[in-house]
Amino acid sequence: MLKIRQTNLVSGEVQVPGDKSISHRAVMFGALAEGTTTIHGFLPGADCLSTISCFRRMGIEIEQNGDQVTVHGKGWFGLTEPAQHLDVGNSGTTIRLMAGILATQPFHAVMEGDESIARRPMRRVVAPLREMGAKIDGRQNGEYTPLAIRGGELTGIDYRSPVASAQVKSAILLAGLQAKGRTSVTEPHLSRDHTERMLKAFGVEVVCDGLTVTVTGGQTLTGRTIHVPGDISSAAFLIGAVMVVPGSSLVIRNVGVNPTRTGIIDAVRAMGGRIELTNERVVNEEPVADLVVTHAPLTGTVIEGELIPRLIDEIPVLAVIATQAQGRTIIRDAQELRVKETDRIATVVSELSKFGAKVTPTEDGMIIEGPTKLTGAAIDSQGDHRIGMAMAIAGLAAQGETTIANAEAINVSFPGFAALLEKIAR
Ligand code: SPQ
Repeated sequence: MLKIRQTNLVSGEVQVPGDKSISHRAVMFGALAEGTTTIHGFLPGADCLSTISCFRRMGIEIEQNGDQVTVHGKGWFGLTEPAQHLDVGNSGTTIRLMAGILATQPFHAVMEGDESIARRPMRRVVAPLREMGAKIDGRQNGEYTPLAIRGGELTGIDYRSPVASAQVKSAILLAGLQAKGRTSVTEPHLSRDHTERMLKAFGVEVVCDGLTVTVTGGQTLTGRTIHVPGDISSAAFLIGAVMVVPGSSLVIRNVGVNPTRTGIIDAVRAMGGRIELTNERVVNEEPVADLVVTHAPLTGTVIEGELIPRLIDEIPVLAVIATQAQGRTIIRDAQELRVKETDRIATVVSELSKFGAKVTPTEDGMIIEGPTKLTGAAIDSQGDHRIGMAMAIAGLAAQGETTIANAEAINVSFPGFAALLEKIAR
């Protein structure tokens, strides 16, 4: 149970833990590479620890000490058949990217996770991997976990993905790295491109052309050192804290600002909030900067189209910010929210309404009317880390006390969140 009280001011200079998407990929690619990979700034959150434990079960030696990780890669075919099920915990990224990797392996493996994973759709990766030649089964013809995979020889495909999903794109590209011929994925909008960037850093040839990414089979990865920047999806909650508490400002150092992830900055700026990027640099193919975030009066906006995949995980906290903006904020084209850790349209609406916010669900998003005075409430994260954190930010602006039940879910992506919030909110 997390307790939050209304605050008068948010200020200070902070860092957020490592990027979750990049941390997963660093462990996976390190395990598949020839030689040692050293990771600095790794996110020791529950999801990324699930990825480590899965690769240990397939015979990869991995040392992890806080945010420092060493992966002793044995090459693409150095994995061994796991004697037990691979437990992906709460992590969609782990199960979907590993489906692509396991599809190439000459053995049998079963993946399963928690109750939330058991509800999330898997056919989006299972169907194209089957098309490439993999044998995969799961409940309801491969839609749901447990997923049983017998990998083997694959043939490249040209896949038009119906959804802008980095997990779908990455699973197919990873399988494509060991498939016969070429494999390409074309998306309706660009999703996060960390896989493409990191594969290049590991020495793989990847061709990116607009919405299409192509790889050729038979490539090898070479171990290297990776520096993981702070996670912009975690920074988003702190940006939210500044935006809902008048007079606030914050410096957030060392944040990943890959353009496929910076939709939150664009949306907050469109509402009138001030975010400046300083000390911009590129580390391991990934753009990084310090963020100087300053409160300003906000107005409602429309969030839709190609912006959606660039801020999909930030929509819960954007909804909180929108409660303090003048006028109407409309979020549309975001039906993907319905298949995240929870149905995030339903959970944002149910939890935010408890504060007295005016938020109406639509099929593919929500409409928020502001500004509203929020009142402290008894909230349930419903096991979803981003719902827990977004509602904690609402609690900073709400009169009185807010309690968040099932707050331990926050450790999935942001260990130390409560302590950091205490440090910046006075
Ligand atoms: O890993 P998981 O559980 O899917 O986590 C989430 C999150 O909120 O942290 C989504 F629920 O992030 C996804 C993100 O939404 C992480 C991700 C990635 O690392 O490739 C891509 C996005 O998902 P998708 O389905 O659009 O590919």
